[in-house]
Amino acid sequence: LGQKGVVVWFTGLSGSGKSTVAREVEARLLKLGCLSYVLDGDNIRFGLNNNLGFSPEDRAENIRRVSHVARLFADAGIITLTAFISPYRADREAARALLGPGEFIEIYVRCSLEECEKRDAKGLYKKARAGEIKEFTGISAPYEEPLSPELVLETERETPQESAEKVIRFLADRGII
Ligand code: GGZ
Repeated sequence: LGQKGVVVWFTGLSGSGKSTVAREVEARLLKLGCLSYVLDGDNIRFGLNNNLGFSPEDRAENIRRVSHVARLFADAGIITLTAFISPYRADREAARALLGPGEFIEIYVRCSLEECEKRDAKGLYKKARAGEIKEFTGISAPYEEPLSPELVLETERETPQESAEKVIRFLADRGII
């Protein structure tokens, strides 16, 4: 395969662009001949984790299971891209601790709450403001920013293409691809 499996862990608010950038990175890696896979709410929360909600305990369990699945994928040599809000620092640090040194790459997908709320692609922020969704990250549940992520993407002023390019460059600089 000629590539080392790693976990590229995107974290950020709902609507910050995690999945969009992860998919763009996946497409670029494919063009480069590198095997990658995106884990996100669409393929994890509807299957493996369909018994979990959004309480702090359920989010911790969501992230714990995701981190173990991601480790298995990485062990198989796959560049594993995870796109979950993962709002709690302790949960992300536990995920980091599962991986070897340099194998967990935390990427903060930074975007202001105002901008995420303006985008409101799925109308969830509106529902959260109206109290129709409880414990919504940024509105009625916390988001703990990463303190020392490997990379920060500024999706408020970068295009998804520019953000993806930063990730690819990081992987290349580290000799991962
Ligand atoms: C946050 C919620 C909530 C609540 C449903 N809080 O924009 P989306 O829709 O597609 O992404 C959000 C997704 C978050 O799931 P994660 O597995 O990434 O969360 S965590 O890492 O915290 O476990 C959003 C939708 O689910 N969603 N209710 N209350 N996001």
